[in-house]
Amino acid sequence: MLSLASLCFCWKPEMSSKEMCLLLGATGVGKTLLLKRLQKLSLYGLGELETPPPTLPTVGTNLTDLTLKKKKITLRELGGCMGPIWPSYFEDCSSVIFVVDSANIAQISSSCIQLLSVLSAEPLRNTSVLILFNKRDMPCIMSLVEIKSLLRMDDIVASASQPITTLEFSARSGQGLQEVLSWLESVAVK
Ligand SMILES: Nc1nc2c(ncn2[C@@H]2O[C@H](COP(=O)(O)OP(=O)(O)OP(=O)(O)O)[C@@H](O)[C@H]2O)c(=O)[nH]1
Ligand SMILES: [Mg+2]
Repeated sequence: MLSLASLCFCWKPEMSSKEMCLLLGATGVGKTLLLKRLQKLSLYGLGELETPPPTLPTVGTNLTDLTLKKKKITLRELGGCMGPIWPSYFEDCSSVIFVVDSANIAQISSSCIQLLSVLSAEPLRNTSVLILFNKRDMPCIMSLVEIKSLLRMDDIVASASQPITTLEFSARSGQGLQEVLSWLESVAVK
């Protein structure tokens, strides 16, 4: 039987004509929970958020179709463990959401290196990028100003070829969820 990982190696996306947003970020940063939250929000609108549904580490990819006010968009999460083959999906996307776990200080520098390699990838040079600082509900974390200065975010944004938006976010509490949806609605197809 084919495993999910082997399936995603041989099953290249056939929907390049449809708007595709890639959801990237290291393992455990909260991409799958974000996907589930966005799916609920696009279906039922902003209501009371249920307790976060359980998630498993994504081995392969997760695809979710969202119906927004003005368009349909497919979100493709690439598991953090798939980092080495993320670039094989860069050609087919019109926007990128890059998630950082802002409560995991030990992971932040490796996330920064991943982010820089995403931003310098040629197929993504004009692609709108949203950087989400997730898990802002957690106590004892650095302020966003501290994290951004640790990452030299101002320099990254200034030197990047693509438009970059940054947002504070919590997939658990729903803080920033509506803004993510608005960003998806607003990004132009390249
Ligand atoms: N406190 C808190 N926990 C979160 C948040 N977002 C995600 N989590 C938790 O973090 C864990 C990992 O979340 P996932 O969504 O599976 O992470 P992922 O980025 O999809 O990980 P991979 O698929 O392995 O790449 C889960 O236990 C989530 O419930 C958040 O905003 N706050
Ligand atoms: Mg996942």
